[in-house]
Amino acid sequence: MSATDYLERIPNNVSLKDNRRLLRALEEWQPKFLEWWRDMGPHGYQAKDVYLRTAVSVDTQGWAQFGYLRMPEYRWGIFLAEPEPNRAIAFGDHKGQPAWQEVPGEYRGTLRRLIVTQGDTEPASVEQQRHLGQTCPSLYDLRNLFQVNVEEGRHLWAMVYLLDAYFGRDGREESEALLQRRSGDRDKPRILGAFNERTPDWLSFFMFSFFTDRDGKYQLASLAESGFDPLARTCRFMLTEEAHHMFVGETGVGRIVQRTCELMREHRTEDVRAHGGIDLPTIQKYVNFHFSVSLDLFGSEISTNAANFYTLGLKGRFEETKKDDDHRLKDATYPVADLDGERVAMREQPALVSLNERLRDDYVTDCARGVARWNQVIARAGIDVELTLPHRAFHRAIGCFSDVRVSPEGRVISQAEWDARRDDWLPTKADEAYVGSLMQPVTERGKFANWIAAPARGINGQAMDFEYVRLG
Ligand code: BYC
Repeated sequence: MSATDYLERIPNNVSLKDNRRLLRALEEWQPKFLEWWRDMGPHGYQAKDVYLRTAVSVDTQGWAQFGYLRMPEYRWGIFLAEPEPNRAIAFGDHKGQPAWQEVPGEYRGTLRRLIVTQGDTEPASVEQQRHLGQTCPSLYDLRNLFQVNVEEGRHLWAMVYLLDAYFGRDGREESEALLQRRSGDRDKPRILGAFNERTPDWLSFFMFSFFTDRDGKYQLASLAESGFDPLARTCRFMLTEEAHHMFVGETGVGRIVQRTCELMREHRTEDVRAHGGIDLPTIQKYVNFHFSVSLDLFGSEISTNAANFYTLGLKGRFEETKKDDDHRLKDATYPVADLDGERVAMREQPALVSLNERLRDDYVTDCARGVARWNQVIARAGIDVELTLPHRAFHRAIGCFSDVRVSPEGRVISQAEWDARRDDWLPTKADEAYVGSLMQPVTERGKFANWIAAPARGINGQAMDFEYVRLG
């Protein structure tokens, strides 16, 4: 393929055409990406026209162009947010120095590790979701799934751009490895726990988009503060797309809750399974699972890695520049949840090593806002039930609570009590089988599966019965 064709296929604002070395690296990587997309991207539908938005530039006109295209022809572009003139590093030991336009040699390994960890989640989520198209509840939802998938693909390109442009040969090797690991593979798993879990049904997908994509929001926002300017600008632009993914999750769960409430009222029963709905206790169990697995993604409560990332100026706090303190945190403390014998207690810890927990706190507050909106749907239906977030120590695999059993209310319990109650708190095989049994594809225009309500409005002002995916 000639360089000119290739450039037309990669919208970018990084002057790709003037950087022959980078162009060559991406030219070598692109066929491998497309092979991965064919093998591990959405199963089926690759030859169908999908109503997708494509980013072709970072300004308000260009970042969301809608039109029909086949997914393998999506133009996975490379975009960085516009540079901030004279940007200075906002935190850590280098605070006040000009932001780095090249990788500082001594931080190379650490920075590469952060970029690889971020990059690894993007293809992982596409792999996790690859079978969902077969069981879509509507054409609208099918289109949203594919939108999320192609954009996660673009986010992979964003990290590969950084690796190829700034990390030389080892960056190129990491770019290859990003296409070789596989979600859930015993020998070559994805790096972070939640990205090796299954996403077998649409309830899981919406929960994942709400809870796990929201970890993405907080991690990207922290990396958007980075002293390494290309990383900061890349993540800023990724955040604009991430918002839609969380919208898909929040409205998806909200629409399921709404339909459940409709069925409860119509049939005057809590047992909506008899009427093909997903009962609120099952929804609660899925909340418990996805919230706890996503909390693990923030790492240990006390982390010298996190302290180093900050002190070196590589990864900041959420909204770092809006915070009113010294942005060095050497003498500051932060309250961190910890195990105190049989209790969970709060303890003041040095702020630097507590940065994972601080970001987790920001995340929990944000999750709680979304859950409150679902509860409004339930309250409006006149039903006296509330969904809740389980305690942060519940069902954890990373950090200080990973060795103990804790109830959703935050009580440390025995293994015997856990074994007796686990099925009340987390989805069981039977719950998964029931939810799975509902996953029958609905592909008629304007129609929705019985277990989910229609959305409030269509995509990009289109009607509800718009042909979001052309199946003919
Ligand atoms: N699973 O000091 P620790 C997204 C490892 S999501 C497995 O506790 P640290 C998206 C850790 O790597 C956002 N391993 O934690 C969402 C370390 O290993 P090494 C993704 C884990 O380093 C949906 C060791 O345990 N972005 O974008 O302070 C769809 C001790 O680590 C886990 C990022 O994560 C786990 N859950 O922080 C698509 C940002 N947790 O290095 C996309 C970049 C920890 O000793 N990553 N470990 O071998 C980071 O900032 C940090 O790596 C972490 C961990 C916050 C993940």
